[in-house]
Amino acid sequence: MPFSLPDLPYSKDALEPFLSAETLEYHHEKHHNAYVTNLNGLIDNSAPGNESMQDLERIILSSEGPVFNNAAQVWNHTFYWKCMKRGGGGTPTGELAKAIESSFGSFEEFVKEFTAAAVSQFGSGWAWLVKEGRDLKVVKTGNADLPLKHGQAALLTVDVWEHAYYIDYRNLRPKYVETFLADLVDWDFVAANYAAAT
Ligand code: MN3
Repeated sequence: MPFSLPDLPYSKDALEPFLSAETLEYHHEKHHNAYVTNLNGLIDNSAPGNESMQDLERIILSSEGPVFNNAAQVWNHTFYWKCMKRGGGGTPTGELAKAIESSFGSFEEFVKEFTAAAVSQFGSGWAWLVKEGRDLKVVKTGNADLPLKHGQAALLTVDVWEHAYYIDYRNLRPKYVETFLADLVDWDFVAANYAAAT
């Protein structure tokens, strides 16, 4: 079975006015879908086991080059959509909030580090909050690269490829990242990822 494009976890206009329905339509139905289509064209789909996120992770860990790039981008986008929700933003609570304070000193310091990583990633890529061992870290990756390939658990990501923000923010990546943190992050999803990684 080939991989299929997962539905967005909300309607296309759910993140307005921060990310437009036009952005979500292009980003999900064109960009994300192209990675799925490309991946299916590169792998053997005659056998079962090319359907789930676990199957995708197995391919990511065992491949390089075009297969890795497309498989990783399918994973990254599926994860990225879940990192946002209508009415998101604000601050984390509970164990995740404690872990962020312990690793970064304060939530404000985490925001500074995450923003700096997202804004300074040269060209296309991603900024992440990850868990590595007992510590939380902010990291950035180029192109399709992702924490899974480096033994880290992804907790949160922002897509800083231009296609993620150009329709709504043009060249203003810092404004997009600021809005992502202030108005879009689904901290419940991040907390669930932290609990699963602990
Ligand atoms: Mn993208």
